[in-house]
Amino acid sequence: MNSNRSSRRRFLKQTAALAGVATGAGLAVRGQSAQAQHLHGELPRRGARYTIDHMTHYTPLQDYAGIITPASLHFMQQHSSEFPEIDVRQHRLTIHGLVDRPLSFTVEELKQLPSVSRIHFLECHGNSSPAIHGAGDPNLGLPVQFIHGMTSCSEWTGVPLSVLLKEAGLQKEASWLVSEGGDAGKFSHTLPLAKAMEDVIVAYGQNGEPLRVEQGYPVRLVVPGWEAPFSVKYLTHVKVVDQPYMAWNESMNHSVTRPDLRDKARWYHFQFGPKSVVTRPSAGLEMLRGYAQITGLAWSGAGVINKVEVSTDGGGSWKEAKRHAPVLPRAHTRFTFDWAWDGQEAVIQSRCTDEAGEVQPSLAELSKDWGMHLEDWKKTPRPRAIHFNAIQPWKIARDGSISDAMFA
Ligand SMILES: Nc1nc2c(c(=O)[nH]1)N[C@H]1C(S)=C(S)[C@@H](COP(=O)(O)O)O[C@H]1N2
Ligand SMILES: [Mo]
Repeated sequence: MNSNRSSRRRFLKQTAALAGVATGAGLAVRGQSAQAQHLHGELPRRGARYTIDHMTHYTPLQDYAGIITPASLHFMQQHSSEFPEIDVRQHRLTIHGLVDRPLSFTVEELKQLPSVSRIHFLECHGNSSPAIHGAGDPNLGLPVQFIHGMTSCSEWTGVPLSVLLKEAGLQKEASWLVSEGGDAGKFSHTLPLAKAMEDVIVAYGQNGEPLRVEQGYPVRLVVPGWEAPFSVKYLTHVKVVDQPYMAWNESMNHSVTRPDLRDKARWYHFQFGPKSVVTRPSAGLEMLRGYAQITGLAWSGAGVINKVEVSTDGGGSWKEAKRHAPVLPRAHTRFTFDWAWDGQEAVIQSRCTDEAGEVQPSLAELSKDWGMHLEDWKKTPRPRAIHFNAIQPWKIARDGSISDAMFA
């Protein structure tokens, strides 16, 4: 093997590993395991061996300011144990299937087409999984990064997918798309045509630089506001079809049974509901008496965040937080709330309302919606759940330590 290539690959592997560890070593963080960056909604028992078929890095939500996640800190979920090595001059994106003219583009050709730059969050459908919440277990005292850090927000630059589809000419029966990536498993996902025509981007740029290998270099889909598995990385093919498909990951990996559906799985989960989380102060950080700025992020698949409220008394009372500009549709919104901690036990949390008027649910409300009882969450292992957007309470103890009170 060409030695340049293999050393580059080694370098990427090392930086990938480092990104996970270094980003976990934030200010006064405690109680996290070095293995935590390899979890996907499930926690290893202490000392237990476990295997993975994919790699995950979590964004250190507690450690950056504003709404743009630095590209080096973007979360990453890769359903194979290696990144593909793609030669950008060879890479092609082919649009085929129910079109008048199948088309094939190099990345250079894509860059010559009309472009857009838009700020959007991505979020894994399994982010904030109930299984990852600690409920006071000192071994599971994970910081916000490892509970909610499978979401990030970037400025994405690329060509609207609608431009490519119109250029290819859609046939009458066209109603769905199947997108395929160029990684080892050929990660594939179905997408309704209507969404593709609305706001999906074939992105080659992220925060002013080319996509990183972790994010799908040289080109990926960005499907705003919908669960991130739709946003296929290393994009090689978009096939126009006349019905939804069940790609392997959709059916074997990403379907979750729900009690409200009598333990059947829902076929597709698309848009995310309203969600917010206080990123500071949060589990693992130390609380000091006196002035404390409470800050966090709020987002929704439905559009902009119209309101964020904060409670410092466990949900007894709520006050409106300040939303900082820019407040953009299907993007993270930064909020802050001025507070002073008096040294007494307190539970702090945030909830948001999106432009559709939907309010982020409490755990009790979410459980009711899903046909579950609060007691169900106490089962071991906890029930699997995706699109988990319950209000996140952080408990501050008198000694200033902060813990995850979701299931406490
Ligand atoms: N080609 C390809 N695309 C993919 C994946 C993958 O493994 N391969 N993972 C999907 C999943 S499950 C998620 S959550 C997002 C993660 O995007 P990110 O790694 O850029 O954060 O990419 C999606 N697109
Ligand atoms: Mo994911």
